[in-house]
Amino acid sequence: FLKGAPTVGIVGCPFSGGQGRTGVDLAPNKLISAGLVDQLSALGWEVHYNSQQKYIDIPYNPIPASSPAAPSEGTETFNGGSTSGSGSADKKIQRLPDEDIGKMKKPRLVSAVNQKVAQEVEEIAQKGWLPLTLGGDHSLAMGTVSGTKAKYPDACLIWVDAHADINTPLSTDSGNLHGCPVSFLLGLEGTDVSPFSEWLKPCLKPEEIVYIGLRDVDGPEKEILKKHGIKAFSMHHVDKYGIGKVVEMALDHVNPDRSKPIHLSYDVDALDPIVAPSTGTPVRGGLTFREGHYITEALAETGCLVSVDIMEVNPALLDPSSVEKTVAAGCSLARASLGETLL
Ligand code: B3U
Ligand code: MN
Ligand code: MN
Repeated sequence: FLKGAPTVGIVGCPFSGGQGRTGVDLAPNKLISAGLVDQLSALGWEVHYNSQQKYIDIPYNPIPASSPAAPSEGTETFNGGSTSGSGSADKKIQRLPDEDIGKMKKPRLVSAVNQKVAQEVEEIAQKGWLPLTLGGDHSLAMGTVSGTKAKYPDACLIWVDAHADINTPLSTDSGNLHGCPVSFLLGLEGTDVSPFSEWLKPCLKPEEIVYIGLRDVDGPEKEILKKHGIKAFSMHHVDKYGIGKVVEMALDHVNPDRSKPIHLSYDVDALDPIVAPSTGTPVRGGLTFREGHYITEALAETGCLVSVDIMEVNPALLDPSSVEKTVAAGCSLARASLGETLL
């Protein structure tokens, strides 16, 4: 593969359907407004950003059924949801109901959006460019990792997160699909289910993923990690070994020769809430600013990064200074992943 691709394709994903809080869909525009395109250009990257409003033609209601603003069932129309893109707000499209399937919430919407994301990420990767996906919630990794794997079948996955996001449709307590993307990528029990099975093929082996930053893992998720022998470095390991050693051990596990392509999926809630407060499910005791950035720098240094996700920034949460901090952290993680701090 092209080590250190000089062109980045930014995939903005204004999507919140994988969890219950609105606002995470505002993050791509916020990160772009904060100057990300110019910042990456200044690092020497050719930057492509398609700002076209997406998901507008997906016929599932992004407004929760319980919301007073929700139109009634069946044949109502809506104007495409809460994304603040330009132009097409007057485009009325037909709305279809998106009932739970088993415990899964908004399964049709999450599936349809991720199918598009997978296509877009794959198209960018096929050009030899590096897809940089700006979430949106972490359910989007079903699409991003599928897209990366279509181009680079031997890619490994480094998942930086407070959470393992490996619940299955059977084990999930919340029903939120942002807690489930890894189980779909691995093809675990209960994930071979429509509508996902119509496009999402299991593309990841348990030995191809490694976690860093975990500190809020559900009981059933711990059993899944153990059962499949999935390598995970929790905050306990970061304390015990230091972040330098943890990243080295993580790479030794998934990429011993430093020869395989790497997909980095970064949930900003891996950072301590002091560093990244505006996120949907903050958990105290997270990565410091430096630890969080060290991971991206060390991966940039390998020259193997081929795809990067920055997920779960929620600009609608907390006060303006918290939002600014979190958006700035998202931008600087993206810059560091693309080599800002390499000398
Ligand atoms: N494991 C819980 C909580 C959670 C997962 N990911 C986030 N929160 N951000 C769940 O809902 O599956
Ligand atoms: Mn996550
Ligand atoms: Mn998380």
